[in-house]
Amino acid sequence: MPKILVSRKISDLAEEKLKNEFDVTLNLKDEPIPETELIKIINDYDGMISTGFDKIGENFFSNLNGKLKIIAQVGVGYDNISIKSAEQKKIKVTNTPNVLNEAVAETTILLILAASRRIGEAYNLVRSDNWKNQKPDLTKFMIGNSVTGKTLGIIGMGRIGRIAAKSAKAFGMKIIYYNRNKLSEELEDGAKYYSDLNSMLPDCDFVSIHTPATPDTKHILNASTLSLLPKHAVVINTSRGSTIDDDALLDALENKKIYAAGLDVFNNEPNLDKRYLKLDNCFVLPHIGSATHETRLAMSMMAVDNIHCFFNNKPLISKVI
Ligand code: 8YV
Repeated sequence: MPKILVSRKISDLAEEKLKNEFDVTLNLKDEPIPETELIKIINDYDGMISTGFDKIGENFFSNLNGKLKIIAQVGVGYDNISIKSAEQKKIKVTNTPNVLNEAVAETTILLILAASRRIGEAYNLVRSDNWKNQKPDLTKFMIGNSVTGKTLGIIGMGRIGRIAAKSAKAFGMKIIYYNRNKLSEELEDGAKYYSDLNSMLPDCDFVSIHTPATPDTKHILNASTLSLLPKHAVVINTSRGSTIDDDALLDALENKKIYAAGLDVFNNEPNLDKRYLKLDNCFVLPHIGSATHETRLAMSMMAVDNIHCFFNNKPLISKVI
C-alpha cells in the first residue's frame, strides 16, 4: 500500500477518502512541519499532499532517496515548489485549478468594496465603540469612493481574472486587462486588451493582480508602475505578495499617491511588513482568498483524486508536470 504524507489538515471527507486506499499519515494537529523536519521524514513516503505553506525547494529534492513519486498541492499556486528540481527528479506535481476561481473572485470583489468604501476604518470605529463620539457629517463621515461604473484593470486575465471580471460587471464596472497574450473575443467578453501594462495603468480606477508568482511578475507593481496610476486608484491583490514591491506601495499609500489598497496576500506571510497595519487606507486580510468550506473541500478532494489517479495509472486531473 503506498504511503502518503498529508502535510497540513485537509477537509475531513478528503482525508477519509485517502485513507480508504492508502497508508496515510495525517497532520491532525495542523502544526506546520518545519523544512528540516519535512526533509527528514519525506523519504518514508511514496506521495505527499502539500500546501502553499510547505517549503519544497532545491534542498528538499536534493535529499530524496527515490521513493517519493508525486506531490499533490492543495492550491492553484505552486511557487513554494521548485518545479525544475521536481522535473530533474522525475517527480509529478499537481495543483488544484478552477475549483477556487469563484472564491478568489469573491475575495477580489470584497477587497474592491472594502478598500473603496473604507470598511476597515468603519468596522474598527463601531467595534471600538467610538461611533457615538463622531459627528455624523454628511460629506465627511466615512465617505469613500463609489465602485459602480468605474474601470477595473486586471493584470493577468487567466481563469481567476476572468471570473473576477464577470463579478465586477455586476457593479457596472468596465473591464480592461493586461495579459501576455490577447484573449479570444469569447474569453475577453467585452474587456479591452492592453499589450503594455504601462499604457493600461493610467486608465485604471481599480487595478487587481491575478498572475501567478514567477520571475516575470515579481514586483510588477513597483515605484515606476504605481506612479502611472491616477491619484484615486485602488490596488487589489489576491495573487501573491511577490507581485508588489512593498516599499513602493507603502510610499504610494502613505503619501496619498493612490487612494487605497485591498490586500489578501503579502511578501513573507504571515510576517507582513508592519507598516501596512498603520494605514487607514489599506484593507488587509490573512490570505483567505479560497477559504470557504465548499472550496477547501473541492481543493482537498482534487489533491486526493490526483493521488488516486497516479497510483492507479490513470491520467492526472490537474498536472503541473
Ligand atoms: C491556498 C492559494 O489556500 O491556491 C492558492 O494558490 O493561495 C490558496 O488558495 C494556499 O496556497 C494554501 O495551499
